[in-house]
Amino acid sequence: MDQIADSTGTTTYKSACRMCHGGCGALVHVKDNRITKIEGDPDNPMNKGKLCPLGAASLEQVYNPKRLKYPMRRVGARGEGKWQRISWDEAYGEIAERIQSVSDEIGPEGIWVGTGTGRHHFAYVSRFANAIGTPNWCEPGTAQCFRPRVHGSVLTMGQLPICTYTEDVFPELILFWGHNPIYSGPDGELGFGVKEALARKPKTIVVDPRETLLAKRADIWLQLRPGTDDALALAMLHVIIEEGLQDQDFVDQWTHGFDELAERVADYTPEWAEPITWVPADKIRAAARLYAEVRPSMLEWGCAIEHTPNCFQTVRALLCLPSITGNIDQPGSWSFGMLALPPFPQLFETMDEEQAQKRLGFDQHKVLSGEGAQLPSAHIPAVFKAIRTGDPYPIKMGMIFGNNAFATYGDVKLVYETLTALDHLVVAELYMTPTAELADIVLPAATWAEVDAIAAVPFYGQNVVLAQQKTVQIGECKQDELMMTEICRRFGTEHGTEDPKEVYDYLLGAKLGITFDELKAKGFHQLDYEYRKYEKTGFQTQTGKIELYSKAMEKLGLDPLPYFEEPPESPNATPELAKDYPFILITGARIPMYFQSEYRQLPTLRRGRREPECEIHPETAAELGVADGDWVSVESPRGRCRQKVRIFDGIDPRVIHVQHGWWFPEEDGPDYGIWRSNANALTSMDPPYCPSMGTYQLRALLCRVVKAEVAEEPWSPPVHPDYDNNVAEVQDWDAGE
Ligand SMILES: Nc1nc2c(c(=O)[nH]1)N[C@H]1C(S)=C(S)[C@@H](COP(=O)(O)OP(=O)(O)OC[C@H]3O[C@@H](n4cnc5c(=O)[nH]c(N)nc54)[C@H](O)[C@@H]3O)O[C@H]1N2
Ligand SMILES: Nc1nc2c(c(=O)[nH]1)N[C@H]1C(S)=C(S)[C@@H](COP(=O)(O)OP(=O)(O)OC[C@H]3O[C@@H](n4cnc5c(=O)[nH]c(N)nc54)[C@H](O)[C@@H]3O)O[C@H]1N2
Ligand code: SF4
Ligand SMILES: [Mo]
Repeated sequence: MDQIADSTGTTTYKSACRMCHGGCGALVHVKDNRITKIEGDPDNPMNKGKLCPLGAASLEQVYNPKRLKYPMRRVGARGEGKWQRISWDEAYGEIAERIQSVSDEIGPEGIWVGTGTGRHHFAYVSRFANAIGTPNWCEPGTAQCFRPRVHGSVLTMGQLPICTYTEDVFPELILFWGHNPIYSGPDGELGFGVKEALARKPKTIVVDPRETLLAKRADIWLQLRPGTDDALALAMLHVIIEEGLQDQDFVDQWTHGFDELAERVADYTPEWAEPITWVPADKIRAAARLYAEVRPSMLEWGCAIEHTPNCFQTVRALLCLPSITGNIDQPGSWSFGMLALPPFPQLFETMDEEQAQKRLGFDQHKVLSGEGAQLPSAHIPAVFKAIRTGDPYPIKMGMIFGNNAFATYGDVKLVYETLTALDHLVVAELYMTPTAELADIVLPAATWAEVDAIAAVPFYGQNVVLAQQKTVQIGECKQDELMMTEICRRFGTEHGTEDPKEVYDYLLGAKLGITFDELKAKGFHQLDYEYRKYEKTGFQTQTGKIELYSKAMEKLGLDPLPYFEEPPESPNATPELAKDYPFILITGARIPMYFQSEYRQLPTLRRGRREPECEIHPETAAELGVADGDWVSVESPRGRCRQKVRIFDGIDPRVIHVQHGWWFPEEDGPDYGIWRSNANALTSMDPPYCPSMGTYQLRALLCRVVKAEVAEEPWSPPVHPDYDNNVAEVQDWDAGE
């Protein structure tokens, strides 16, 4: 906090918003130790002064009266909701003691470390786990989101390709596949860049079971059956190869295994795919031709493909589309980022092989947890089983840094049984959530405006590096990196004890030659973009080429070529079950007001969508006898979830969509209504899992819909004069869907 105030006494910090995965440039104005305003940084090349509704609600987050402000220890029974304020010193002391006693009794593998998606401290969590000696850290996204795309890309072409919208050349075509980035940025890109690219009117193809805004304006919208993406991708590959539409020069020079791929897709005709995917064969042909012929193009792919057990092969099939059409690292095509930072010092090297092999999932899901993993993490179902049963060894302590597992992990009942089976649970959080209520110790975390950190965007591309700056202190809140560092120090491990600033200086010094303080003064650092980097270095694979036929997967004993597998629960695979549960369920298509289970406490956002809503086609609603605004119970063989009907003619009559992440912070704890409208009452962590990544299923399951007996009164968020500034913007962003 060393910037200089202006004549009004206001200090302006250049920072990076992290209300989502983050990375938009933001200006934080502070007067008298209080943030007075947060706005987009007009100098930033990614967001050019804009903030999305989440970013615009940042102040409501920082100053939310419901935030945790002090460390607390549970005093009643677990989950009873009785807490006592303690000092940081006591909290650290107790945690270090617990780590020691589990390490003595079982070994450090008896400790589970968890986190949520893409926060500033994400990389620190695996580092922390390595430092205390446990191979069992996990994050829901490592198998269910993004990591399959990262690991699939690394195995296939050495690096994750991204969509770069900061350069002068824009794509002529964008293929949006199970991804709605104008609502859900960013996994790679930021929504603002996508909007800018769309303003130049490229051709677009959208693969989505729902008619999103993108689908409405698409040249071709492929409304597929959820969970059959790989069949569609294989059929498109079939058409391109059969009709010779590939970029033959690029294929010859830069890919490995084209003939094997051609042989593999020979039988995957559009006519084969039509009954599987519900997409007419001629539409698949038209899409494949348009995609292959219009260049350069970008592929915008999302987590919809990663919520089914054939996740990794779907990723692999999709990687082949830009590869055989030469849309790799050319101006306006999919590209590789400039990687401004060296690999994060995860400290994996500090763990010996024997200990690493104790990682749960190590042998079973090699691309997630074992030798094929670029960032090895534990298999969540295996960790949860070990906690409940002690098999193959007991896990007795959990430490969660920012994850509301109750809302976002598969099978809410199992999550409850598992978390309550732990001897000791520590949760670092911004709010008291249903998950934090089950803890023994709760640690108050800092929001993005209260931390010193580095953001590099696009993720895994790192063309722009931004400083996040600590601007204010709220209560005794601390940023997670500082908590982890202090726990390492108290525990007495020799690793992970440096001040985070030293780590940032290392990261920024290695390639950019700057310090964290220098970055803070500048705000951000952008690298000049270079295309066709592979011409100098080749691709970072065994063959130096893009491996359509993956040598790495062959070595791991996995199928080196993509293939289709019917979703395990579907009208085709389980016709008997489908008689009782006739609809196909999708969960969690993103909406602009919320981030996963977050922000139901923020009034302007909550006003955008007060209640959980499920989308039902008008014909289906008529058959079920339900109308817009009725409450229904969506049910699967595993449980039920109550949501309000939103009639939507853009969804297939055979498909139901429920929102995910719902709980009701305005209600009483310790449950906060978590059992009522939770999409993950309908899912499970049961096998089958993706062989490579261990993915469990969050979408493309079966369900039925029953009209609920009792109507629910909508909750009215309190109006706060300071918070009403972005209501119009929220409504504008949400228009039309
Ligand atoms: N505002 C907001 N932004 C977010 C998030 C958030 O919660 N809120 N979450 C963040 C996270 S962690 C992630 S992973 C991303 C996710 O964001 P995206 O990758 O965009 O994923 P979703 O919005 O879940 O789904 C995108 C589209 O996939 C469609 N879909 C559903 N099932 C299928 C299917 O089987 N096949 C195909 N092809 N499409 C399907 C949905 O209808 C939806 O329109 O967003 C990130 N950004
Ligand atoms: N049914 C269904 N389930 C899903 C999905 C779906 O589409 N459908 N999507 C899946 C996907 S793609 C993902 S990535 C996961 C996401 O799952 P998570 O990333 O685990 O998301 P949340 O459960 O919302 O947990 C984030 C928690 O971290 C807290 N938090 C925010 N910032 C900080 C911080 O800086 N420090 C600390 N300590 N805490 C912080 C928030 O208050 C919140 O409670 O969910 C998955 N679950
Ligand atoms: S896209 Fe993410 S980083 Fe950008 S303003 Fe919105 S919440 Fe903040
Ligand atoms: Mo995600």
